[in-house]
Amino acid sequence: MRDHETVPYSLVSLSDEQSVARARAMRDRLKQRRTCRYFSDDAVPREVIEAAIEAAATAPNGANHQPWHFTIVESAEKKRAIREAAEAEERRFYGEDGDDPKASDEWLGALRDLGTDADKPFLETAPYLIVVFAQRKGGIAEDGTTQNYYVNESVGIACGMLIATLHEAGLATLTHTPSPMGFLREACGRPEWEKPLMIVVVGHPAKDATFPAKALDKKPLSQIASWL
Ligand code: IYR
Repeated sequence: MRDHETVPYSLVSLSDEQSVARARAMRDRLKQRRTCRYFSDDAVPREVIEAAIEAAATAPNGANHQPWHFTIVESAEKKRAIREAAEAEERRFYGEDGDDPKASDEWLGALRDLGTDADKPFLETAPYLIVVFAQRKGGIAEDGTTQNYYVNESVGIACGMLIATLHEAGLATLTHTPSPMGFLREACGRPEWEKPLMIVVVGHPAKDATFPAKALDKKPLSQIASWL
């Protein structure tokens, strides 16, 4: 290693039994997470959102440039504007605007069992929309003059940690990716070198919320992992 300033590394030490038990307990809690498409308008403490974003910001990332920005949308007018713009894109995607769908038949087929369409009421109902931006530049200098590295990987991991923390806090989430979503940059007043990656919709599920049965089909370990 080349010479650099260091700090001692330490972790809470666990026995193998404790380690296995903790991993399984975490797995079991994460298994209860489901994407939610029906939200109530019940309030969520702002402190939960703040802590979840601080948790997300611990994600491993390229050169520790921390190439992310989170815009938390709580104003009813802003949420309505985002819903309107997102639904306009989605109507084109699904062909609900009268033209041919922008999505291929194969893509629309893949979504059939999820029951999604261009209607996105949750963008107004849920108390918070966290719009996640990936900073292609500007992780260090705010003026966008410095280059960032592994931006999609870094921000993707941060989103996973954000969602896991919100789940742990007993909240429902939806990762919504209207396509294209450039309109979010303007809606959130972000600079041109930032790329909107997703909207994380956060709130409590509606009383009568359901989720698609297809979401229960999870690949077994033997299918997703191999040991060498
Ligand atoms: N963005 C659209 C379509 C969509 C695409 C995928 I891949 C999904 O897993 C779910 C939806 C929508 O939000 O409806």
